[in-house]
Amino acid sequence: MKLASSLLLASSLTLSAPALAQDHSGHDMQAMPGMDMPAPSPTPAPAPEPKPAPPPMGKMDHAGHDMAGMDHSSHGDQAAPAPFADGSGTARLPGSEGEMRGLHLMAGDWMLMAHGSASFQYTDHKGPRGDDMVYVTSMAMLMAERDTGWGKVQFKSMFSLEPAMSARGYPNLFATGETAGGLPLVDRQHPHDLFMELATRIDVNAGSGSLFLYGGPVGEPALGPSAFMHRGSAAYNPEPPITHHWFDSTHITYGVITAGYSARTWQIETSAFRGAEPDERRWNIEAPKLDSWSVRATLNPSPTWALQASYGQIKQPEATHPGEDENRFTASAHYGNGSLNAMLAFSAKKRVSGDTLTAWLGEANWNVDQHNTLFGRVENVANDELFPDHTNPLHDVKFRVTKFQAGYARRIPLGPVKLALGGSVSAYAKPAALDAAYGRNPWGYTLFAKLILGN
Ligand SMILES: [Cu+2]
Repeated sequence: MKLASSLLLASSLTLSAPALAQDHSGHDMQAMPGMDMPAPSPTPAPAPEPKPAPPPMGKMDHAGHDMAGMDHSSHGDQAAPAPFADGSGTARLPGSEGEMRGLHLMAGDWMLMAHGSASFQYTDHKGPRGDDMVYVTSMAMLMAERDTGWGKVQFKSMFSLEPAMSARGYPNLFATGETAGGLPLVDRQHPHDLFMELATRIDVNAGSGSLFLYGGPVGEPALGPSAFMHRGSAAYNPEPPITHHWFDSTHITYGVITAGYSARTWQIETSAFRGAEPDERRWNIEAPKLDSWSVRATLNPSPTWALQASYGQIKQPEATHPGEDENRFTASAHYGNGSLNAMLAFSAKKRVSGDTLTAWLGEANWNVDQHNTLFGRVENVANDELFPDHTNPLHDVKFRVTKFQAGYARRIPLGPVKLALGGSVSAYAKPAALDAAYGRNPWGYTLFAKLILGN
């Protein structure tokens, strides 16, 4: 707790020094474009040495994702959008989506970046298995990055105060994954751990790209699309995907090492990591292990697209299914043009030994103008964990469920932070066999007020 509060303090100190920090958040800047200059500004900034041009080019664009158009003007000769942007872990997103948005400041040769958000939410999911709850989701990210003559060094950290909420997390109908009180969580989203990432990435220039090594006690292996809280297509969506454990549940993994090659328009990488999902003690760092592996290939054919395919063999991910491994394949296409971000993704996870469960996810976030955002998501998933009780005749039975969700957010700039007020409504399609448990027409909504440092 001490640590958490000093981290918070650290980030709020950064926050309260707007004179030092440059705000690279999106929309506020559209109102006053002259006010903001991303670090590599046209007026020859105090750039110490000429930068090694090749690989980091894509990484220097820290503009907010809904203002790709704006940042061209302030980039002068760097008119072309970056070929890709960094997602969570080592994942890539479309270059036009922009980089992890946040406050930046230079400390000698190091660029420091802070980014984060806290969302105050009320969710009411109806039906016999629904619940309602007031809660706060949060995430803070601190990063230090330095270009060296031979490449680049990054220290990445990410934190959440969600461990402060009940171990049972918050309502999310048809979501499954992880545990509370030794029991599987069903129709709930689990809280995230205090330590979401503590990792180092080292890039060594090689050819026209770079060889890189990424790893640490907490990190994200090269498996799946960028995690939901780090993709533009889910930027304002307050509800985690019910397919989280098909696509991006490995985003908090205790023990990760990834090696890869990063070129302008493509990347290949492979990871060794711990298969076990985080346990329900959320404040600590769990024992790292390297008992699982994955490979991922990503293409960025143009700044508006990112395409990835990945495969991993995960050793005993679920505490409640000891001895059961999982082979997971995912593929996703990400589109971003500066105002519209979208993703279409597919996953197949094969229980070893057991069934293969597939999932589809389509989601989009459209910043219609400076203040208004529309977003939505459709998920279709075959889930056999809705009835964890072994005595229930529906135990281990596979049900294919579809969730439809649509929402709106009003974005309000407040100095260095931004407030987003909004809500979303969800409806579900499911087999009649689930009527007794879920009611005929379960539905739900979430209202939120989200404070964002950066974008
Ligand atoms: Cu998660």
